[in-house]
Amino acid sequence: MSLMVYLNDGLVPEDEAKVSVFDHGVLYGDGVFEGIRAYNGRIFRLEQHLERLYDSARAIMLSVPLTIEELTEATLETCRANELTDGYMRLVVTRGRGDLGLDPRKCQEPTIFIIADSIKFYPQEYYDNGLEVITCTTRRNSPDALDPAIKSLNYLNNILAKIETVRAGVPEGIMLSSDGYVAECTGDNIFLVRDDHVITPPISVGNLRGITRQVVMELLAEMGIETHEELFRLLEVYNANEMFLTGTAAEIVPVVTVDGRSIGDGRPGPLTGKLRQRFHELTQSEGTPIYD
Ligand code: PXG
Repeated sequence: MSLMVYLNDGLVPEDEAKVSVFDHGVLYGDGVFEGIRAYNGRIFRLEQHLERLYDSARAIMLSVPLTIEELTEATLETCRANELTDGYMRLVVTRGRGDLGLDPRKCQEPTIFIIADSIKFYPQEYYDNGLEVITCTTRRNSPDALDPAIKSLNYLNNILAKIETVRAGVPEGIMLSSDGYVAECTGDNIFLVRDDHVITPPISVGNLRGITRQVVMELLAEMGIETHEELFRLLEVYNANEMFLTGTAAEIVPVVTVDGRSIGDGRPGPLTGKLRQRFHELTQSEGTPIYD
């Protein structure tokens, strides 16, 4: 079935959803995006994703051509046009069509599009058996240069690290900050279970303020478990009791080895299992309804 894509001011069939080769999103990766999930007829944490999109846009001095209310409606409309109940949405705002120079003032108006599609799930074995991950040699962008908290269209840093994981035959990889602290994975945030509490790197080390990360911290608080946002290095990872990753696509996925070292007993941990269960219940029951 051909998808309907929201482009600039309305829905068009996917074959007609085209952007210019002069769009600075294409020429320079000049733009921002969001990846959002729908579960059971509801969009999960839509408000938070849209807030992050506007925050990213503000950081690069790009003005989103729709108000947050209009963008909410456009997102819902795109889901309805594709009869989506469970799936994945990609919202993209670029600097728009300009000339062959960096100057963003040459771009008259931003391009905005929304794709709502089915989701390619991670294989069930990732959740049952846990992931093997490596540490990538590619360091995460320094926040001094391009802050990873901006969800920009410039994902080459992550892609270079992803190529390392592909070559190593593993699904994800840890990215360190330029001074060797654990930052995040190529498309997921990182959590460790250490004794009676949980640790995750602070945003300031250079990572995305993940929506799933936020949800997990809320679930842990409800369970009476403290999350400490603190800097740590690989030694801490190798000696964790449990490790898991969070992201919109991956949800919550256990990690069982890092650079060949077993984490904990080398099997998905019990707290990770409990969190997965609670996360599943939450995604099935809350969110912005797509249909009345
Ligand atoms: N770090 C990075 C660099 C990401 O790109 C996350 C962390 C997790 O953030 P959220 O808000 O999703 O919990 C991301 C998000 C994909 C895909 O197709 C990747 C993401 C989101 C949706 C789809 O690989 N990564």
